[in-house]
Amino acid sequence: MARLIAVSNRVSPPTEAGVATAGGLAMALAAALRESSGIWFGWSGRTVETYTGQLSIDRVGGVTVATVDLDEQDRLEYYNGYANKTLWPLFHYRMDLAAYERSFDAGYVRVNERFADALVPLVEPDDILWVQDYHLLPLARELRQRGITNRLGFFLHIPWPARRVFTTLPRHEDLVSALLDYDLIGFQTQDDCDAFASYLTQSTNGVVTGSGLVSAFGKQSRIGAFPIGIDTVDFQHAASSPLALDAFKGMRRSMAGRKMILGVDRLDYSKGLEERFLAYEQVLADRPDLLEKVFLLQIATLSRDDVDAYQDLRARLDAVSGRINGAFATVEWVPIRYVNRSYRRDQLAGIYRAAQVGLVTPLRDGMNLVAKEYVAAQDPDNPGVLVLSEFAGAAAQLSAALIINPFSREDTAEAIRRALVMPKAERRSRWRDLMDGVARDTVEMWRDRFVGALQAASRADAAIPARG
Ligand code: ADQ
Repeated sequence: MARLIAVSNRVSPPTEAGVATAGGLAMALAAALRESSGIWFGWSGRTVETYTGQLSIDRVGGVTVATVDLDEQDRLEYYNGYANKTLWPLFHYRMDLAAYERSFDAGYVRVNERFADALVPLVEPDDILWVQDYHLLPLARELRQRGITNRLGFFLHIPWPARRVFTTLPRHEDLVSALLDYDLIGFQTQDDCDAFASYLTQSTNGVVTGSGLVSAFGKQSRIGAFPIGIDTVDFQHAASSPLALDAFKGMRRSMAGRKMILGVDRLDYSKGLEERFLAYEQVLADRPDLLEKVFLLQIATLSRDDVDAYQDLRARLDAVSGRINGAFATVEWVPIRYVNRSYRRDQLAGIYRAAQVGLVTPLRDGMNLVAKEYVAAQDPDNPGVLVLSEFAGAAAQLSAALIINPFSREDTAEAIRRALVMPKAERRSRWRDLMDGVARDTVEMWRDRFVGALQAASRADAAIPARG
């Protein structure tokens, strides 16, 4: 196998002590890097007064890690700015939240240039480079301009928006032209692929073939759908570990015979948390017989807390959950347990297993791994029910869930009610279908499919005619 260089905004190979908290993606990338004696390159997460471009090389969990520090302006303009205040909201269809500031744009390009400058000396002729996510859309162009001719692959973890949404981004052509310097561009779903293809053919003079060859802006590349999964076997092990069992038992004790509806998310406006609370409120309002018989546990880990939109959302969720609890709670029962901390994977697995309903209702989501983790953690003899938004990438694979439209409060409320009383036979049969998919499309499979396709993609055979 050629040496793999993984590139992402932040670098996070699991350490021995940190395996319990590491995500499946970090584990899968780290395993491939160990196997190929590869390197993981990215931002250290630190800011310094003046950018130096100095590389730090370390060994973390058996993986060689190369990082650079950025300066404070980079953090504000590239990370908090263009990545998280422009691209993230726009790609999640929140044009109302997207900030179009030229300084963000400039900061984004500057950091991609800095990454390329720092990365080039590490690259050897046969290496293949795999770049992750929306922070680094134009990195390939910077690398090509510095003479890198290696295989370059890119995977987008978030949705690719519909053409008319994407074209609200100033200088969108420049971004896509830079993206086409990758040899392979991977998306989570066929829908994302189709949206990208539609942009190329309808907003540029691009050509797209059925086999995923694309050409536009005088460049050729390949596109494909590579739905990400979880480390299913490891996660199932975690779910039967002593800590998971403790978490499960503790949860069941505190449930005191009530049914638990569970949400686990980063606190992000794309996850539909406010809409979820309101749908649950509707369930309580419509069905007084359920009062004191169910509760919603919402675990929402704080994220990007220095961005205004996230602070606003946090304040709104505090207010809505407080209002619902004030209206319905009794001295012995609180309808919403709302928790902002994060949990180890094994504890989380135990909590998933204790929940009769897994509520995963994002307004937009590239994939959503919580849905898959919830399925993997269930007791096959007595599984819970997954309620899943049709706007999560995962819905394309997990069609045996109760699929809902999260913009419809009634639709979501109806699915919650149905999940709470679903007979065991139906729960088992739906779960078996769901589990088949989660067991088949794992994160290792995703990695191997992508790297295999990148190795097979040759720049020469991507040559297809541009439309006149
Ligand atoms: P995220 O938006 O972060 O990822 P998601 O796929 O749900 O969303 O992954 C979240 C991960 O964080 C899961 O593994 C989950 O267990 C963990 N997590 C969430 N809350 C937690 C908590 N309170 N404590 C501990 N762990 C918690 C982006 C895209 C997604 C895409 C992934 C992977 O937005 O659509 O699925 O990348 O490609």
